[in-house]
Amino acid sequence: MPLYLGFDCGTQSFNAVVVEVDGERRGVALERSLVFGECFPAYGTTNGALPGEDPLVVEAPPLMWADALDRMMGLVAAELGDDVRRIAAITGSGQQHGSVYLNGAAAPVLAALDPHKFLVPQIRGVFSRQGAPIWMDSSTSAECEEITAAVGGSEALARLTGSRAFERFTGPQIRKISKNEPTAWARTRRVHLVSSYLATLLAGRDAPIDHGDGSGMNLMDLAMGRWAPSALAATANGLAARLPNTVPSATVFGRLSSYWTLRHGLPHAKLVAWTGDNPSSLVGVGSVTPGVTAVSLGTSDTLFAPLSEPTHDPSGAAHVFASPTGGFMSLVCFRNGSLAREHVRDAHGLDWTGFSEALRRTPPGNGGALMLPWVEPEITPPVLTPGIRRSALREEDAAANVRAVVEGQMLSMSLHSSWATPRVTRIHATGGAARNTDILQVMADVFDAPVYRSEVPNSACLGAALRAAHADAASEGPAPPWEDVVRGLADPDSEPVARPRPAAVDVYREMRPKYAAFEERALSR
Ligand code: XUL
Repeated sequence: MPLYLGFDCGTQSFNAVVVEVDGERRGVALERSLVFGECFPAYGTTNGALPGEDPLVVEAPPLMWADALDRMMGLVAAELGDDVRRIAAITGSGQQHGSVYLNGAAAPVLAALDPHKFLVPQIRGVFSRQGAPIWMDSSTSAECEEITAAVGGSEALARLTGSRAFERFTGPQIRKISKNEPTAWARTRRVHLVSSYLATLLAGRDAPIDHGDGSGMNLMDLAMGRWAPSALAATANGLAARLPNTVPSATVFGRLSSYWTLRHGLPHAKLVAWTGDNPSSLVGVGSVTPGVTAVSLGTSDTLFAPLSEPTHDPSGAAHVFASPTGGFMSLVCFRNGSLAREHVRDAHGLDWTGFSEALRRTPPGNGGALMLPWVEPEITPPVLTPGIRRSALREEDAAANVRAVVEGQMLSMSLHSSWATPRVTRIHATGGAARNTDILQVMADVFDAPVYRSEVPNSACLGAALRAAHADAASEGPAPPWEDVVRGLADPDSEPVARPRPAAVDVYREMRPKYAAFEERALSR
């Protein structure tokens, strides 16, 4: 029975999942995580990132990711023993948007790695700059404006690439480096994403960038799946020659290099193009059919859903990426997720039990009370000056404030995702707050859709292992349907944890335009 190895190089940890897939027999054989701060202290990161003098600049050391890959491969090989030979295909995901800059030495060095030595000392000299800017960097506002102007405005850039210019996106980061660090830029032969860089280390030669992660760069023509000449020209001189090819996510682009087979006893397994962590999570939570929406309730809340067309968010706040399942996907981020829920909980001296009781004690619609839960600056809708806004809501009324924060979040999610998914058929809820059934009940009522809880601990990593299984099968014969690929591994609980209640659905249908008007008034101030 074949095994499939999936990696995820996240912001704070490096993860691996091995799945066993043979027809109807399927299961997780292994799951491991290496937390950067704990396992690789020598690199001096805090939560996986290097603190800089300028708070807007956030980088990470690509050598640390290579170190983690080497150690994880050793762990996987040791734990699987002889079974390691059953690994048929490997892929992974990386935190999106981060970029790695390789010099002219990279190609010959990577092609001739010595399997008797660790990876890191051998590749120290392959970078044209040591740091990799990551998604937490927000230092490129000037470059965003320059790129936007050069391609004919935000709307034009969003129509072309799926997103307007965002500070964390790779194109603006590349532009900043090419402008401010001409010597490093002149030395750069290849610009990789976190995903394609790690795939390159596995292959011992340049790996492609997949359409999913490529859509997080402001550089790719989303509909065509290839670099957009106008975006490249607006970004940096000589960029086309420095980018790898783009390929569909299901591409088998090579085989595991001899460095890894000799070093850790793995076979020359198929290498499938790596993708970004969000596209990979879409597979890992089993959201593979249009209408099935995934909502992750974490520090920030994220909503993503498969799409059949390469549209874009008319408000400019959200993104459209290519999906590893073939079509496209929406991604909408709400910064005030757990942050806002915890703020209200703490402001009223409650614990989570008290928070849930308050939700159960108060009626849907909250007697007309409304809250805009902007404890911190918000991404969707864009809010730079934070502060909770209330309407018909007394600040000291604990129960009403609890209901107002959750209703505000769910109404906002529904309003700002309807451009992509006008009709949600079901929701797969993940993340810490998805444990709270009372929050999920509000979600079900606002979206008028059943909510299923998904208990997958690392959906990006599981998504990678499942993508490896899918691409392996597709490279041998007809591609298996995605519903079959995720069945038994990524599908959520079989019964919904919350079903929409018709009376509450009606209340929220009436409340939605009122909430939208309140939000618009606050934004125009
Ligand atoms: C998405 C984004 C983050 C990173 C890190 O646009 O910036 O979700 O992918 O997880």
